[in-house]
Amino acid sequence: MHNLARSCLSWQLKMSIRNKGLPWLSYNNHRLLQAQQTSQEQTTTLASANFSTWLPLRPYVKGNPTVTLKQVQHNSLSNISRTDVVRHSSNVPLTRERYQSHVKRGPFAVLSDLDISSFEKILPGRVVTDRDELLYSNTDWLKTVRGESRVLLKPKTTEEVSAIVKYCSDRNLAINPQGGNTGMVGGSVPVFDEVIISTQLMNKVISLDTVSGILVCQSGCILDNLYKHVEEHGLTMPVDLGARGSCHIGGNVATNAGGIHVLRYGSLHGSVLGIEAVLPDGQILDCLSTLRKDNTGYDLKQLFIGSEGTLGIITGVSILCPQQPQAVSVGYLACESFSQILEVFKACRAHLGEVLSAFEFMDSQSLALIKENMNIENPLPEYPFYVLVECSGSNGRHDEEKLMSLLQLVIDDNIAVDGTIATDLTKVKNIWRLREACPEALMFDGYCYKYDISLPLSVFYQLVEDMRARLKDRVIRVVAYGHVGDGNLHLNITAKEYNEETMALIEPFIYDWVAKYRGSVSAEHGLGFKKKNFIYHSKTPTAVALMALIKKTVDPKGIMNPYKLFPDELRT
Ligand code: FAD
Ligand code: 2HG
Ligand code: ZN
Repeated sequence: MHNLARSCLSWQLKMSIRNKGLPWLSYNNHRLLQAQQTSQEQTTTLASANFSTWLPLRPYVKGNPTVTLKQVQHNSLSNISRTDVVRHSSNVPLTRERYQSHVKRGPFAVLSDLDISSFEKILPGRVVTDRDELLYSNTDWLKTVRGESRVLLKPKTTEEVSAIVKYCSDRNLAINPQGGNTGMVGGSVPVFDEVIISTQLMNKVISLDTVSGILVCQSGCILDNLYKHVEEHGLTMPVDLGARGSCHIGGNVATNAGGIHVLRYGSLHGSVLGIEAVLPDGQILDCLSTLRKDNTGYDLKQLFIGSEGTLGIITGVSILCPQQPQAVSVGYLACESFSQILEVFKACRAHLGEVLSAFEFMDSQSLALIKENMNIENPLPEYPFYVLVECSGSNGRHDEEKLMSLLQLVIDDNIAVDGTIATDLTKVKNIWRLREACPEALMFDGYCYKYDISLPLSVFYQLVEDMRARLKDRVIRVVAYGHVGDGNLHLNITAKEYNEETMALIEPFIYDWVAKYRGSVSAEHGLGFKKKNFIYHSKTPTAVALMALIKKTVDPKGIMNPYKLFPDELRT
C-alpha cells in the first residue's frame, strides 16, 4: 500500500517574514561560531571562519586511527581534536607527487623571509606560517589534493588585498585565492607553494536595500550568514548548496556555484549585479554596480563569475535577493525506473509551475551509501530511484494543495510507486538530509572519484549504468544523485584508495561519453586542477584560445591561481 495514499497528511512549514529561515539546509549547523551581527552605521560584521572554527568542517576520513565513525555520528564534532584533523590531512599525498607526470612548477619566485616580513608590514598579525593551520589551507575538502604553501594571508580590506597582490606581482610570486575551501575540483588549494590569500576576514555586509532586495557585501561572507542577515528583512539568497555553512559568497561567484535552487532562481550570472575585484597587478576593478540594467559596454563582471580565481581576487559582490518564500513543502517519492523520474519531473513542471523550487534525485545506491556510512535511514522501502520535490511560494495552503494533488496524481498514474510528505520541520530536515548527506557519506569509503556533469535527460542515467558495467567490482560503489531538474548528474565512484588503473578506466572514457552527447564535463563545480585537461571535451579550440587570450591580457605573468582551469599546454 502507498505510504502517501495511507497518510495523505497535508502540511506546511510556515515561515514568518522574520523567522529563522531554513536551518535544515545548512551543511554546518554545528558550526561553533554563529553569526554575530554588529551594527556599525552602514556596516555589519558577520562572524567568519577562523582557525578556532575550522575543526568541525572536515572531521573525518575513514581509516583515521583516532576519529571513529561512531564519534562523528554521535558526539559533538567539536570534541574532535585539532591533532586528529591535522593527522589525517597530512595523509593526503602531495599534489606534486601524485600528479607528477603532468604538473610542473611554473617559473615563479620562491617565498623568502623578506617576503614574510613585507607581508607582515601590510597585514600585521594576519600572516600565518603555522604549519597546522597551513595544512588545512593546503588540503582540499575531499582530501584528494595537497599543496605546500608556506604562507596564508588574511586581508580585511580591498586595499590590503590590492597591496599584497601588487607585492606578489612585483616579486613574481604565484597566488592561490581561497574562500571557504569547499571546492570540489582542487581549485581552492595550492598545487605547489603558491601564496594563499584567504577572504575569511573579509566578512562585512556593506548595504542591503530592502526595497530592491540588493545586497552588497565583502566576498568572504559565509553564505549561511548572509541567509540569516537577509532573512531578517524578508529576503532570501538566490543560491543554496550543501556547503552553505562554510563556503563564501566570493567562492560561490568565483565558481558560479549552482546548487539546489537554480531551477527556481537561475544561475549567479543572472543574480549577481556587480563585482569588485583586485586584478593580478594589484589594480582595483570597481564594477560593484547595484543596477539591474546597465548596457554600457562589455559586462566585465560576467568574466569573473566562474573564473575560479584565475583572473583576480573578488573582494566585493552585489547580488539581487529574492523575496523569502512564506511556506516550503517537501515531497519524497520512489520510482521504479529513471524514466519514471523524468515523468514525475514533467508532471511537476506542469502542475506546480512557479512554486516548484527544487527537484533532486538519488538512486538506491545513494540511499545505501548514507545508511551504511552515516546511519541515515530511508523513510521509504527500497526502490531503484527516489526524488525530492520542494515547493515554496507565497501562499502556504495553495502550495501545499498543489503538491498534494501532484503527488496523488503521480501515484495514481503509476509514475511513482510510493511517497511521503513531511509533516513537521524535523521530517522536512530529515528528507533534505538524505540528499545533502551524500557528498559527506562518500568520504567514509576512502577515495572518491567525483564527476559533475551536464547531460541531456534522455541519456542521463545511461552513463551511470555503463560505468557500473565497466568497473564491475574494482570499486566499492558507483552512486548517482543530483540536480536532475537542471540536467546535472553527480556521479561518484568510491574505492578504498586512489588507483591509477581504476582512474585509467574512468578517464577519459567518462568525458568521451559526455562529449558524444554534447554534455558538459563540469556542470557546476568548475575545472579547477582536476578537470582542466578535459576542457576541450566541452569547449571548442576557438573558445579555449579566446579564454587563454583573456587570461594572458589580464594576468600576463600568470601568477593568479596557476595550474587551474587551463589545460597544461596552454598555461601561461
Ligand atoms: P573555495 O573552495 O575556497 O574556492 C573555489 C574556487 O574559487 C577556487 O578556484 C578559488 O581559487 C576560487 N575563489 C574562492 N574565493 C575567491 C575569491 N574571493 N576571488 C577569486 N577566486 C576565488 N557546488 C555547487 O556548485 N553546487 C552544490 O550543490 C555544491 N554542494 C556542495 C556540497 C558540499 C558538502 C561541499 C563540500 C561542496 C559543495 N559544492 C557545491 C562545491 C563548493 O561548495 C562550491 O564550489 C563553492 O561555491 C565554493 O566556495 P568556497 O568559498 O568554498 O570557495
Ligand atoms: C551536491 O549537489 C554537490 O551535493 C556535491 O554539488 C556533489 O558530491 C557531489 O558530487
Ligand atoms: Zn551539486
